[in-house]
Amino acid sequence: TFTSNEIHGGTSTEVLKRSFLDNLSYRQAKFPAVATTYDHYMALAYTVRDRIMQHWLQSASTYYEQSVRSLCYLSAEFLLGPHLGNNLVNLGMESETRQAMLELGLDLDRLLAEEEEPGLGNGGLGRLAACYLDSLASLQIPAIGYGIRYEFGIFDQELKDGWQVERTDKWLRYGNPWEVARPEITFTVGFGGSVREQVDSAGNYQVEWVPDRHVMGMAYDTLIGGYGVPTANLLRLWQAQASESFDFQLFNVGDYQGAVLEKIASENISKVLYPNDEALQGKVLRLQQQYFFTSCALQDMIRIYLQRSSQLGNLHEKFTVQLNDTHPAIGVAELMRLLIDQHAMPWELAWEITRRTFAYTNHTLLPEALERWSVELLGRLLPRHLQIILEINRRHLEGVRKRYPGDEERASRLSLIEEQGSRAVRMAHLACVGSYSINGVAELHSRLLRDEVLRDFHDLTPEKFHNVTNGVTPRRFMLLANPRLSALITHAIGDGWIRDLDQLHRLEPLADDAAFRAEWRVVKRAVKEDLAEKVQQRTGISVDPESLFDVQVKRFHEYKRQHLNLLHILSLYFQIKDNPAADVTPRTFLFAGKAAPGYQMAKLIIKLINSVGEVVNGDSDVNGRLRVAFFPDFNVKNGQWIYPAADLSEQISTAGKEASGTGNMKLSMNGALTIGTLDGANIEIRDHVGPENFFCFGMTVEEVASLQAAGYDPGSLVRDNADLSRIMHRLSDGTFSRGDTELFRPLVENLQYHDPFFVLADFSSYVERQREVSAAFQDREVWTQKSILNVARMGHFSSDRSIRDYCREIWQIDAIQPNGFN
Ligand code: 26M
Repeated sequence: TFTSNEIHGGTSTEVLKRSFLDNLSYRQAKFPAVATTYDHYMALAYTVRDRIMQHWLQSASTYYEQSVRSLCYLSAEFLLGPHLGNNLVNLGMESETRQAMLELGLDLDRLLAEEEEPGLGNGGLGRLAACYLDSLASLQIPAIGYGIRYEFGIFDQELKDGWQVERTDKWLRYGNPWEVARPEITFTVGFGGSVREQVDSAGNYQVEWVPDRHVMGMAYDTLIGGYGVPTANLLRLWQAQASESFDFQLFNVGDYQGAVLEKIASENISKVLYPNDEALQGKVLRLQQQYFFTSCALQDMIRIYLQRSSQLGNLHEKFTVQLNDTHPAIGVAELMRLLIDQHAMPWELAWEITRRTFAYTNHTLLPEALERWSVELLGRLLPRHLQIILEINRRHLEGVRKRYPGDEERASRLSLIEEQGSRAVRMAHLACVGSYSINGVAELHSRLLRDEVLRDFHDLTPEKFHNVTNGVTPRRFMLLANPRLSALITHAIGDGWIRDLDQLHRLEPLADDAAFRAEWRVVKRAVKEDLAEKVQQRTGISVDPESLFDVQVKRFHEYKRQHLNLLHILSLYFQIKDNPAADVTPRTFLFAGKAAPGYQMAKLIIKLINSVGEVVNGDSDVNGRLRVAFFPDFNVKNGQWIYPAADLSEQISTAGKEASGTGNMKLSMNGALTIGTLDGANIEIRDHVGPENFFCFGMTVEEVASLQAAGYDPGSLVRDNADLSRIMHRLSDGTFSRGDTELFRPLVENLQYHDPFFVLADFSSYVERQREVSAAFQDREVWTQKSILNVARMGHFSSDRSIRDYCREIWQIDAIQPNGFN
C-alpha cells in the first residue's frame, strides 16, 4: 500500500502504475478492457498533473508565508505546445513512466501522440511567453502568467491544391486534463455605458462609470513546473461568461431571446484567437479581449494583495507587471481606474503606483504593426478609460512643454493621441508613459527603438530603456525534441548544460575530435530519417536523408522573405535545366508556416512554393537532387520534429524588420548552420558562434535605409541580371501554374515595381552565399565541426539567461526555494 503523498507524488514505476490505474477508474471512469488510447493518455496526464500539483502547493504556500515580490506576465498569447512530454522531462520521470506504461502493455509514444496541443498563440510572441514560463519556474522565480482561455486557438492549416485552408482548432473537444477550473475566482468586467460626475456630500469630486454591459471572467489554472526543482507556478487564463444578473433582467421582462443573445455576445469574448500577428484592423472584439483579460488580471492581483494588507499604497512592491507588447497596455488606464474609482485613491498616488508597476516589451518595428485604437471606438467601449488616458496625456504633455518650450512638433510626436486623420490612441505611447521600463528583444531592435521608433521617449526618459535579447527553453527544444542529440551531449559533458546552457562550451574541443564528429553525424542522420518519414506521411513527398536539409519554418510574411528562398530554388532549378549534368549539392527545401487568413500575398507565396515543388519534384532532369516540400500545419509539435533535423536554417528577413526571431535559436541549438541577414538576434548569434560558422549575406539596416532614400528601382535589377530576368519571366509565363499567366502576377508585379522588402536587392548576395553553403556541405568533416561549434556556443540564447536579465535589470526579483511541505 501507498500513502497519499506517494500516490500523488511518487515516481517509482510501481507507484506510477497504481496512480495511473486509479486515475483510469476514478477520473476517466473506464475499466481497462474498454479504455481507449485517449483514456490512457488522460489517466497518465492526471497522474503527471498530481506530481506538479504537489510542487505547486509547496511553492504557493512558501510565496504566501514569505509574502515575496512576484512577477505577473500579461500576454494575450501563450503558445504552450503539448504538456505531457514536457512535464515528464521537467519532473525527470520519463524513463520510469515509459517503463510503467510498458509493464501495463502500453507505448508511451502512442499516448504522447494523443495530446491536442493548446495553440493559444500565433507565433514568436506567444511562444516566447511559454518559454519564459518554463524558465521562471525552473529558476524558481515567483510568477503568474495571465492570459485568455481561447476556446478556439490558432487555426489548423490544411493544404488543398497547394492553397492554405483554415480549419477551426477545437482543442477542448475531448477535455483538458491540465487545467483546473476556479469558479470561485471570478471577476466582473464592464463595457460601454457612460461616466457620471458628481460632487459628494463632503465636497469631493466623484466619478462613476456606469457600464451598460457586464461580463464575468472565470479563472482556469494550468500548472507550470520547473525543470529539476520542486517549484511550480500558475498560468491563469480567463474565460468569459455571461453575467447572471444581467440575464435575469431580460428574463424577468420576458425577453428570453434577448437574454440568450446577450449571453452569446458576452461569451464570444474568449471564443477565438485572432489569427493575425500584426495589428491589422481595429476590431472591437479584439479590444474587448484585451481589456477583459487585463482587467481580470489586475483585479486578481489586488485581491491577492488585500489578503495580506489593508491599503494599496505599496502594490508595486508586491507585484511587477510585464506587458507582452501593447496588447495588455489598456492595463495602465485600468489600474488607474481601479485605484481611483474603486479604492478612492488620489490621482497623484495612483499614478505613482501605476508607473512603478508596469514594464513594457516591444516586439515590432513595423510602423503598420503598432497598435492604435480609434478614439471614437475606445470612448464607446471604455468611456472612463478614455477619460483617464486623456488626463494622463494632458499631464504628460504639460511636462513635455515645460521641458521643451515652444517645441510643438515634439509634443505632437510624443502625444498619446494621433491627431492626423481620424484620432487614435497610440498604445505604445501609453505603455511607455505608464511604465518604469521599456525593452526591445534583441540588441539591434533595442537600438532602433531608442534611435528611431521611440526616440522622443528615449530623449525624455533614457533610464527607462533596456535590451533583453530573447531566448528559448533548452528543455523543450533540445532535451524533449532531440533526445538523441541530448544523450550524446550529456554523455560527453554531463547533464549540467540543461540548467546552465553555457556549459555547452565544453563541447568546443570535441569539434576537433573525429570520433565525436562521427557520432554527431550518426545522430543527425537518425533524426533526418525520422523527419523524412514524417514528410512522406504528411506530404507524400519522399526526401533523401543524405541531402542537405534546408529549412525555413515560421509565419508567412513578406518581410520574412520566403519568396527570396524560392528565387534561390528557381535559380538552382534553371541551372540544372541549362545543364542537367551540373554539379549541384542535393538539397531538400522544407517550408512550414501559417499565413494570416486575410493576408492574400502570404497565401499566394504558399501556393507558389507548392507549385514550384510540383514542377521541380517531378522533373526527371532534376533527378531527385532538389526536393521542395511544404510541411502542413506548423505548430509546436511539428516544430519539435523539424528543428532537430535541419542542416541549414533560413533567417533571411530584410535587415531591420525582424525584431529578434527565436526559431533561429532553436535551429542553431540543434546543430543547424544559419544563412542569415544582419537582422534581429541573427547578429548576436553570429557574434557568439563566430562568423566563420555562420553564412551572412545581404544589406545592413543602414544600407537598406540609404537605398530607400536614394530611390530603389527593383525593375533595373531584373533587367541587369539574366538569371533574375529568366526567373521573373518563368513565374509569369505559366511554367509553374499549368499555363495560367495570371495566377502569380500580383507577386511578380509587386517585386518588379515595388519590392517593399528589398528581395531583389539582396538576391545576388543570397545566391552567392548559398553557393558557399553547397560547397561547405560537400566537406562533411568541416560542416560537422561547424555544427558542433554552433551548439557549443548557443548557451547565451537560453531563455534562462533572458529571465535572469529581466530579474536583474528590470524586475528586481530573486529566486525562492519552497519550504518543505508539512
Ligand atoms: C495585435 C492586434 C490584433 C490582433 C493580433 C495582434 C498581434 C498578435 C500577435 C500582433 C502581433 C503578434 O505577434 C507578433 C510577434 O510574434 N512578434 C515576434 O515576437 C518575437 C518574440 O519577441 C520576435 O522574436 C519576432 O521577431 C517578432 O516578429
